[in-house]
Amino acid sequence: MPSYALYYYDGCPYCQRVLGALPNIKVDVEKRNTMRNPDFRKELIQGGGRSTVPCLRIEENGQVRWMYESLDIISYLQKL
Ligand SMILES: N[C@@H](CCC(=O)N[C@@H](CS)C(=O)NCC(=O)O)C(=O)O
Repeated sequence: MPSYALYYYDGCPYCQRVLGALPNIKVDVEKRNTMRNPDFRKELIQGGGRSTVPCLRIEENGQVRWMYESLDIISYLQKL
């Protein structure tokens, strides 16, 4: 089963756009606030290469992908 985690913080309008779309998608997305939890910020930088939010971490068949663009994230999640 794939797993999904959204790195975000409250003051980011692009994050709000993604968060607003979550109620209408079929999969569970774990929310990881990078301002409240420095460990999440660290893993975002280490895994994805930069601290920019929103970023969707997709783990599937042992492979991890990091998707950074809010509109890409929304359209990806809506197709699942
Ligand atoms: N094009 C991006 C814009 C994302 C963006 O500008 N995020 C800002 C917060 S609103 C950010 O993370 N800035 C801090 C950083 O890059 O570390 C999207 O739509 O996802």
